[in-house]
Amino acid sequence: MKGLFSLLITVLSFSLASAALAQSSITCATLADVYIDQRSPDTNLNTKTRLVISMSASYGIARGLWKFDIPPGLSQSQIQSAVLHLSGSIHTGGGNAIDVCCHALNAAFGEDTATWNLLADGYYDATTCAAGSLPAGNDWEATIDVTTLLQQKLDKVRANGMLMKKQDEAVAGYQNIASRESADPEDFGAYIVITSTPETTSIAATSTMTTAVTTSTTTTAVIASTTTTPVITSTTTTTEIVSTPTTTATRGLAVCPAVADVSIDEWKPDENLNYYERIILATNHNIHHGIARGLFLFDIPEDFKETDVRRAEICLSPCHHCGGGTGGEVGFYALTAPFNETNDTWNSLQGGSWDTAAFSQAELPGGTAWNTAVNGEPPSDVKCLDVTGLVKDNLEKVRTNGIMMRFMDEAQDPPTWQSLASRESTDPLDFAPYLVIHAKLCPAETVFSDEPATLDLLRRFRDGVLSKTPEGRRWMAFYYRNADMIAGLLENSPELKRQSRTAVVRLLPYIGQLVKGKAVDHRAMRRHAEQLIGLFKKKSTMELKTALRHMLE
Ligand SMILES: [Ca+2]
Ligand SMILES: [Ca+2]
Repeated sequence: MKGLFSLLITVLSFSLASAALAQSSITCATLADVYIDQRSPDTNLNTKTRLVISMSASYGIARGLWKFDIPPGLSQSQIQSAVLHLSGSIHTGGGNAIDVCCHALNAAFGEDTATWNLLADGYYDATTCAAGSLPAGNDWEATIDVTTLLQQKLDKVRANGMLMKKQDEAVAGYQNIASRESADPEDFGAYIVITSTPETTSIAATSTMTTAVTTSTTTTAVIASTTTTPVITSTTTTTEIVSTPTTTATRGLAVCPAVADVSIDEWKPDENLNYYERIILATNHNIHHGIARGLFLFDIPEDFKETDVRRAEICLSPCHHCGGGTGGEVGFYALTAPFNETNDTWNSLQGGSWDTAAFSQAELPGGTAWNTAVNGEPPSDVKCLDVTGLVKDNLEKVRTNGIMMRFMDEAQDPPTWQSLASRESTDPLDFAPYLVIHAKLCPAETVFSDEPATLDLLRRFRDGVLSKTPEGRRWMAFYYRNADMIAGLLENSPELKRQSRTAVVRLLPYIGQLVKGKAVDHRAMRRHAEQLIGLFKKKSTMELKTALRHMLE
């Protein structure tokens, strides 16, 4: 949820503060990355959060591809040094220490279309290898000197991208590099830092300095006029992702624990099953001779409205000591009447009564090797089932009566079943059911909805950089007050959204450096920030102009 604005504007103030530090290095972010693999020669692997560089006797060769945001104005002769920065993929098992070669690509690749077979022979330029090494394990950062490669093949690298392969593809070995899609805070997407000389080199040092100062003056002007930037009204408070079932609500997010859960079972039609540590779901004709369904009631805050709901998911763990069933397609429905956790039975509810007007469907995993709790708490990578449709369209019934969970096809052959942990489970491998409801649009989430790593970086920028100064906090408050309006602008203009995304992506390497407490090229960062603000200026509304002007007074 980093505010585009707080982010930008604070970025600008940083830039101004240090404008005198003229530098000639630029950080070029990854615009696209993917790996290609002989093991799956026709599969595009961009869904992975890593790039595999490997040679395996059984699986063959895998190579990585990157495209970087290298400024069009830069020429080969200006390049003094170029360093590629890489991060290991922390959630993988890690690999071996390997030597690699980076080459320029002869043709452009599609990040979400490239496959081993699609890239014909000769797709990379073998004449220049920027050699380097990747460490062993998974918790590493590495740099590779790519100066010579860029000094010789800049145009190809800029236009088409770069390939990385094992130096010796006759010898087995592999390593996993984080891709730009990785959501793990330990990871970062690759980037290249290029140090360059100005085009004209008369009195380098001083003249650069002068340029810097002049530019900063211009920027001041831009900021003042930025007052006219866009946006709109509203209220939004901060939200953070929380995954523990005990927490409840902020305006943006509610984590709602189950306050009642029980299964009802045709096989034991007059027995209340709340003493079970499990919620049994079953289809007919199974080993236990009947249909079983789960009933849940979650503690959803009263002030949460249907119109606030953006996304909802139910988080469940299997009953780890029960032995898992085969799982399958399940449905979630609102109950038409409340249930009593400690009294109700199959017969007392006549199998339960649910509203078919709105429901959500999800694939329930089989077995017990998923969502394994850590001391009864959900794991950090907990996978939840999407019930957005149900909660969005039937929130009142869900809140008042609860949710029915059942297999979509209760007469399927062969039959299926599964045991979920109920809130009564004391097994430390289990956690209690809970419902997460996300609400209220956040502009950054609007733009980067499918990029959790980016959102995470922006959150760290907010918490580790912006929040540390009074000015940063002031802009954060402004951002959250106006978040709905900004998000509305973005939602209503796909073009603005796309352009904003591009502009923010260009800022990410700088933000990443600031988050790490490292120095950045402030001039370049400011240039990108100005682009972003310029976009919003064009789409400005009166309300937002007024709000911003007030901020800047
Ligand atoms: Ca990618
Ligand atoms: Ca219960």
